[in-house]
Formats: sequence, C-alpha cells, structure tokens
Amino acid sequence: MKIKVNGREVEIRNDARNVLEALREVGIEIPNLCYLSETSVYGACRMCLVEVDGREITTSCTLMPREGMEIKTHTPKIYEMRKGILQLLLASHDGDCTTCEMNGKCKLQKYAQDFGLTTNRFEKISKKTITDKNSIIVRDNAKCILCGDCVRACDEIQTVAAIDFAYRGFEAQVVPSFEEKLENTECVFCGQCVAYCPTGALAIRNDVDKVYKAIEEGKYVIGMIAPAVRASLQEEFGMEDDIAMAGRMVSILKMIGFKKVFDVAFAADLVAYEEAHEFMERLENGEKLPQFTSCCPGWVKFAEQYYPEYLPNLSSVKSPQMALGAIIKKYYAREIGVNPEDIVLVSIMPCTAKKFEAEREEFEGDIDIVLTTRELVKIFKATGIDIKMVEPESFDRPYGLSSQSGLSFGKTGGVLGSVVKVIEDKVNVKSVNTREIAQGVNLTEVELENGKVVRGVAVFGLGNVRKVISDIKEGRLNADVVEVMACNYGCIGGGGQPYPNDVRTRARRAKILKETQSVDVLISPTENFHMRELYTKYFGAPLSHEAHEVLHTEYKH
Ligand code: HC1
Ligand code: SF4
Repeated sequence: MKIKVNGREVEIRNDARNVLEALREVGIEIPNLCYLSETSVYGACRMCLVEVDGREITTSCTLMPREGMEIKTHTPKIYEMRKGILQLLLASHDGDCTTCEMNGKCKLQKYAQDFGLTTNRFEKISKKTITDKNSIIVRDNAKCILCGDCVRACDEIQTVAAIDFAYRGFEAQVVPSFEEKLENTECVFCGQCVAYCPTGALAIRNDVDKVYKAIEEGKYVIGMIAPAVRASLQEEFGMEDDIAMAGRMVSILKMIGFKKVFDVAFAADLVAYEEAHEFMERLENGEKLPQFTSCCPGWVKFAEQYYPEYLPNLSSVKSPQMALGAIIKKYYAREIGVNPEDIVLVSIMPCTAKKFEAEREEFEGDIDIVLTTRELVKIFKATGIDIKMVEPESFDRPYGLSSQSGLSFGKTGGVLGSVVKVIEDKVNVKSVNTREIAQGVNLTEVELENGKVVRGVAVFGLGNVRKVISDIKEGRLNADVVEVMACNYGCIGGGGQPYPNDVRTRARRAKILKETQSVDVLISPTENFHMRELYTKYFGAPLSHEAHEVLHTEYKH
C-alpha cells in the first residue's frame, strides 16, 4: 500500500505489523525504547510517537497502516515530547556511562546524544534499586528504564518467566521470582533478556581478568573458539566478507599469550559423528525416540525443569565445548607432557549459558573460563591491534580442522544437518528434503534406500520448543530426531553476542556463517581425518566404552 511519510509517498508492505515496522523496512527508524518485533507490543516508552493525518499524535507501534494515511515522524512538537521523555528517564537513571557494560551501545545514551541532551530540566532523583553483580547474569536496576523488553523476551519468547515487574509506580522494578538470585530460579541462562535490554541494566559477568591472570601466572593457556563467534566478529568489525576472521582471532590470541588455539567446530564434527551413531542405534532398537540434541545448555536446563520425562531421550553425547574440554584435559595434556592442573582452558562462546554449562558438576571443571563474544571483542579492542591488519594464522592441530557441517552448528539446523550428513555416509540415502513447517521450526525428511523415511525437526526459541513437544506428545508431529537451540536462529543469536542482537542482525550473521563455511573443503564430519584419528588412537569405535567415558554424560536432575 502507499502512504505519505514526511510529505513523500512511500510504498509499504500490506501486511506490515504496524507503522513502526513498516517504516523501518523503508529505512526510517522511529526512535523507540521498548519495541521488540518478536514479542507483543507494549507501547510504554512513548518515544515512537508520530503525527497522523495532521491531527492526532500517537504511538507508531500501536498504529495500523492504512492506504493513503499521512504520517509525520519528526515534527517540532514530537521532537520536544521525545526530549521530555528522555529527560524524565535520565532523571532517575544512574548515568554512570563510563563504567557501564553498554557504553557506546546503549539506546538511551544514543538518544540522549541524538537529541542533544547536555542538561536536564528535571532534578535528579534517586530510588532504592536491586543489584546482583556476582551471577552469570549481572543485574543493576539503577540503569533500568522499565521498558519490559527483558520480561517479554523471557516470558513470551522463552516461556520461562523467571523475571517480572514488582512494586508499583515510582517503586516499580524488574526482579527475579521471589527476588531470589537468578541461579535459584528457573532461569536457563539463555541471556535473551540481556540481548534485548536497551540499557546496561542487564549484563553478563565479565571474566576477562581471569584470563590475564592465568597468562600472568605462566599457566598453559589454551583457547577454543565456537563456530558462531567468527561470524559475529566479521560483522562487529565491518568485515562481512572476511572468511579469514577465525585465523585473525587465532593470531591475536597468540600475541596476547595463548599457547594454543583450537576450533570448537572440530569438536562439533566429533559430536555429530558420535551422535549420529547413537541415533542410528536407537532407531534400530526403537528406543528413546525421538532423540533430542543436547549441545545447547539453555535447552538442557529447560528440559530438566519442564520435561524431565524426556531426559532419557536427550543425546548423551556432551556438547562440543565439554567434549573438547575433556579431550584436552585427558589426552592432549598427556601428549604434550603438561600437567592438566597447569592448563587453563578458555572457551570463547556466543552463549551465556555456556558459562553455566562449564560450571555444572557433571563436567568436573574441564573448561576453566568461558568468555562471550562481547568479552573477546573487549580484549581485542583493548590491545589496540587493528584486526584488519593482522595476518591470519591457522588453528593449532590436531583440534583445528573442521568440516562445513561442524561450522554449521553455529546456526539453527546445523546439528541436525551434520547428523544427517554422517547418516548419508553410513547408509544409502535416496533424498533429503528440508522445509519450514512453522515459525522457528524446520522439518527434514531423509528417505533411505529401503523406503523408510527418517524425520528430523530443528527448532529454535524455547517457546517454539514447547509447541513442538506438545505436537509430538499429542501425535500431531512425527519426529525421530529433534535439534533444539534455545536462542532465535541458534547460537548466532546467543546472549553473549555483540549488540545489537536483534532479528535483523541474527539473520545477517546466519548468512555470513553460511558463506564462511561454504569455502571449507571438507563437507561432512566423516571427512575430518583428525577427528577420525581420535577413534584410532583412543576410542576405537563410536559408542565404545572409552568414548562413553570421555564423550558422554547423563542429565538426571
Ligand atoms: Fe554453539 Fe556448540 S554450536 S552450542 O551454538 O554445539 O555457544 O557457535 O560452540 O558446545 O560447536 C554455542 C556456537 C557452540 C557447543 C559447537
Ligand atoms: Fe529469562 Fe533467559 Fe534472562 Fe534467564 S537468561 S531471565 S531464562 S531470558
């Protein structure tokens, strides 16, 4: 349909959700502090005001587009109203920008600059607020603007509802259930509340100092980089076409003092290989089906809390992070003659729940420190080294080789696709077809030579997971294997990824990762000869006793 915006005719989508989204698509971002395209419309911040047909001023997030309507997005009156809203917010905000995690990325700070707010006509008021600086998810309500984005992300996208508004009026705050620490609630540490927080009220525990301390103490520091991290770094540093980003990361980490840097995508190949064999065994025996993937720790905690009856169905193969951790501490330390106690293993992840996973008792501290992508970006920026000028260096061997499949773990559908690739290498497959069957849900049908069809489902977003499980339970969906990723679009949308971490950025990162993986010469996990070497040297065969000892675990909460 056609509408007029600021005096110009503009064509917008007929089915646009509201005027705010419609104009965003044609390059006009109306200022907003509480709008999320993936959740219900809240309309609380009032920043997205527009003038309609020369008369009323209303919020564009609640305004339906109508043929021929005339919109003004930036009249003097609206400009003043927005300034007033910002000044009110700033009057009760702590304003400690220099020490804020969101410094430079905060939407409130950006608008304060855009609207030239160097003074505030309202007096500063302080209120009693709740903080928690020691959890994996750090909370500081003195920076909260009560937009409710975190509450809706947790409740509507993830259906966990670990946080909500408490108290009324000026006393209102967002708090975890019963004002407990998040670790004592049903929070699954997906970090989606952090990803969507427009200010620094929610952040992730910063573990960078622990890395420097380990280097300073002369520890044998080993890094390992998750698949999704390279794609978001390409984006963060404006190097979207730079398929050598992983190599540049290796170089800088070595310059800082890392002794070795390995690729978590190597372990993804290993996990897919082991998991495919586990699946084929279950399929043959007709037990513990559908098999659910278990490499996403947010999903594992979600399953423990809400679907304990499915815990036996979870793949018992550890996540690539924990599998590689175990291999390095058990075998590699011996191979290089270093006491495992002297090794500090630093895992670099897009994910906040990976910090939680590394601390789970099942894994006996194999991973010492987990850094998110944002922490890694801080390290890189603090060095002052221009990443564009850095010569890429290969990942160290033997855990530095990966296939396209291993890399694809970083986005939705990657684990399932890799398992299918291994199956294709083992048995004759007639056809593989993938199609979207619902929002966030893809179905892959693999037709075997004997005519049997194996059905795999890949789902992201824990709210979508609830729907898939209910469809399976009630017989509306038939699945043999289900890949679950807690975050929208998979790991590339993890809570530790750089800001902005919204739908548009996630889709772009998925494309970048796909392009990066496409130049890898190895296609299937089976082709990864360094991975196969582990079987020759240590495991013998997939699902062997030794493989179970090192690569498998059991979730029994
Ligand atoms: Fe992921 Fe995984 S893909 S969970 O998304 O299985 O975080 O990238 O490293 O462990 O490989 C995350 C990414 C990551 C693991 C792998
Ligand atoms: Fe909710 Fe995830 Fe945030 Fe926990 S980390 S409060 S589950 S959105």
